[in-house]
Amino acid sequence: MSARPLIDRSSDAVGTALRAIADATDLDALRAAERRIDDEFAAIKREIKSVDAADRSAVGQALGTAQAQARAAADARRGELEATAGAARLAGERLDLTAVGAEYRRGHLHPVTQVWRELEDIFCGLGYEVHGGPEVEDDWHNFEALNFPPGHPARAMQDTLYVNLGEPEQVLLRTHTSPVQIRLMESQPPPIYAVMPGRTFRRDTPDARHSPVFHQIECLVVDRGITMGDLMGTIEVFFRALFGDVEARFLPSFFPFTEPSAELGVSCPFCSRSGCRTCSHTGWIELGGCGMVDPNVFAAVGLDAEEWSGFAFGFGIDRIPLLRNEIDSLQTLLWDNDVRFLRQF
Ligand code: 2NL
Repeated sequence: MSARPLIDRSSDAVGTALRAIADATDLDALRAAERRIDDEFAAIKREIKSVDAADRSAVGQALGTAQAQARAAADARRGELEATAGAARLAGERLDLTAVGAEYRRGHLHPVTQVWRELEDIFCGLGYEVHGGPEVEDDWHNFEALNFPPGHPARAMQDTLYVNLGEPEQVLLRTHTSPVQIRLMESQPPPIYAVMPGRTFRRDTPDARHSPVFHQIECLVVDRGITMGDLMGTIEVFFRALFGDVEARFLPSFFPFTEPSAELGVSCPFCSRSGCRTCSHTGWIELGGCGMVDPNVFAAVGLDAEEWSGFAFGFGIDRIPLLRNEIDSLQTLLWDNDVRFLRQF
């Protein structure tokens, strides 16, 4: 056999191979095409032995060139397909680092804590210090120094929770924040401009308006020449910072630790005194009490009442978030601990 038929078959094989390689759209298709091409070249190679010996090298050369051409085309195509596949994989695996994740629900401060801090902020803005003290007190700081003599009916009015420590009825959960003010006057000389917020305790049966654990804030000023006018002006400024456009009202009253003393009210911030449910249609909301520090209190802490004078006032903190948010019951606010309720505020 002459060289011609196998040389022609080699060049046909290259033509077929180049088309198949060009048509392969992915790496699997390319590998399949390469297998068919290799098979065809192997078949041609097997035929060489039937070519005349003198012509075999011409066939071998043609076959080698054809194979090299096909391999070069396949390598080039593989490079292209790999680049495309790599780019597609990168695009698929791309992480968007700017994507916003699932929202995390943060808690917030309890409504009582919010008001507590707001009160501190207002008084800090007026130049006052914030002080705290022990929740378990002795009889001296809670009663005696505050001009509640032993056996005095004003003591019986406070439903005291005594603690089984020391002498009977000498250690108790503080019934008000006033002992902190006694401690402050005992520990540093005037002038004193301070507020004392804190947790306080009385043996009350829990209901919508009462809780054996509640919160108070008291204010104490001791300086030279302090008058009732300073007391009234300070309270008015404070009420306006807390409630907006309101008036303060003072009704004569009695407290053992102040003389004179007054009940402290604020014009209803919700109806501007025209009467609403919140103020029980009176136009006023009773908040606490106030007065000029009694000379007996100054004597108890060793201050000369001829040199120093001062005022004090106190009120419950819990009332304020109740009023503001129209919450019906102190129990719901303080003790139910229902986040579905509390997260509204
Ligand atoms: C109220 C009334 C008041 C005071 C607290 C006070 C403290 C000292 C001396 C004089 Cl050390 N006074 N505190 C004065 C008047 C009223 O609280 O209704 N609180 C809830």
